[in-house]
This record gives sequence, structure tokens and C-alpha cells, in this order.
Amino acid sequence: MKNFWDKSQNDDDNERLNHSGFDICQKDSPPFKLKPPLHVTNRERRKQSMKGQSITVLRPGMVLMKGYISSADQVSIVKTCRELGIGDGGFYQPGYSCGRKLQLKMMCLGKNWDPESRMYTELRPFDNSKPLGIPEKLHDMVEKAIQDSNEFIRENVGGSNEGKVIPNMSPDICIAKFYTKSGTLGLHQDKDESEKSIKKGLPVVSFSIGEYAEFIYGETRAANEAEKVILESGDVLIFGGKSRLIYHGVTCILPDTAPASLIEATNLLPGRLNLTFKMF
Ligand SMILES: O=C(O)CCC(=O)C(=O)O
Repeated sequence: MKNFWDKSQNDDDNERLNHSGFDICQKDSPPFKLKPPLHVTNRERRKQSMKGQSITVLRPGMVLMKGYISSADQVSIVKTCRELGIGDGGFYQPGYSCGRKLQLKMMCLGKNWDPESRMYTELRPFDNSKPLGIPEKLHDMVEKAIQDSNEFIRENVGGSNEGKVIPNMSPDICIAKFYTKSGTLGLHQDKDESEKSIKKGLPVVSFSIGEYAEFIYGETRAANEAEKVILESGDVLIFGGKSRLIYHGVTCILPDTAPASLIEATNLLPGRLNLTFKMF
């Protein structure tokens, strides 16, 4: 069946679509890969170990966990997403009903989210593929991140915890996005989940891997009034509770910022992988 969004128009896709889904990693590693000079490897290692983790509450219900995902876990997430993404139901280039294409590749796990109708469906409308399940390891990482952020809030944020802690959730949706270097995502709210889920403030949990992104968020769709944070490889951003319906978007990807060790271990293409987890 012809792809609804006619992949053939995307030159860069063509080369990568020998599989049914877009390959987020360089297909074949060069046979003789020159190792980076020792001082570069050492600098990278120092950066990784010095990076440490830090947690910041950006606003009630919105928590940024810097460096939360270990380098080893980042590697295994990229490998898992690559493997799932090249098969049926894998990465494709989505579009909106107006015909405009999103500046990224997408793959849904758990449930399919259709950007055209802005609805969740069991099958992907253009090829009837059934989304694969969310790997258990990712599921556990999401639950742990919520617990850790709540532990931080209880210990560090003064006053009553009411309205400050993030509601627990067990994700049944994972939307994986791969932004190439020109990738962006306009300011929007995540509000296609069930009324119950949104009312309870069940959080959106977002993992960033690869190149850094400029992420903006705010009360309204006005980009000039939005706050900005840089999401680096290994960061986790959570927004639930009072921040569940915050407007958010990605204004740009910062080139050449992915950790060299991640690229070396995975051959990830230049770009950024984002996994967004939610509960319907
Ligand atoms: O890539 C990101 O950090 C944001 C993703 C996002 O906003 C979404 O999936 O709705």
C-alpha cells in the first residue's frame, strides 16, 4: 500500500528506506574506524564523569533531571529504538492534515498517535501496522524517574507537598521522535490523551538522547514569552500535575553536541532522539 505521506519525495529518506522504517543509525560502520586520539577520549570520559546529575523544579509539576540517563543506558536505548524503528511500524515521516510535514521522523509504541486526526488508534492508519509494545526496561526507567523526582521534591521543596509532587503513572504510550539537524517542533500542548489522564495530571516524561535541543515552554502559545532550557543527551524532563498542559516545543537542534562515546557505540546519525511517555 502506498505510504500516505509519500515517502518518495524525501530524498534523504530514500537512501535509508531499504528497510520498512527509517534507520536512525549509520547503516554500516566503516571497516577501519580510526579511533579518536587518546586526549579526545579522555576529555570525553572526564566530561561524562564530571557531568553528574542534578534535578531542578522548573515550575510546579515540571522537573528537569540533568544527566539522569547513564551513558550505557543511552546506548542501549538508541540500539533498541534502531532495532524497533527499522521494522514494520517503525520510524516514518509524519505530516499534518494541512499537508505540511513534521520536521522529524516518528515511531509510536504502545498506541499509535495520528498527527492528522490528533487521535490515538490501535493501528497506524496509512499501513495498518500495529505499534510494538514499550520495552519493559523503558517502562521501568520512566516509573523510576517519576519516583526520583518526587523524592527530590519531598526533600528539597519547602512547604506542603500538595500540588507539587508528580502523580505516578505507568506509560502505555511512547512516541519516539528523531530530529535531524534541521528538526523543530512548534509550541503545542499534549492534550490528545484521555480526559481522565489529563485531569489527574498524569505526567509526560521525556528522554533526550543525542544532540542537544533548545526546548521552550510557557503558559501560552506565544513563543516570544516562553522560557527556554537546553536538553542534553541523558536529560529527562517531566511535566505533570499543574504543568500537564504546558505549551512546549523544540526551536532547534544544536549541531555536533552529541557525546562522542554515544556516536562511537551506536553510529547514531547526526540528530536527536526523543522518547515521550504518557498514559492514555
Ligand atoms: O522533543 C521534545 O523534547 C518534545 C517532544 C514533544 O513535545 C512531543 O512529543 O509532544
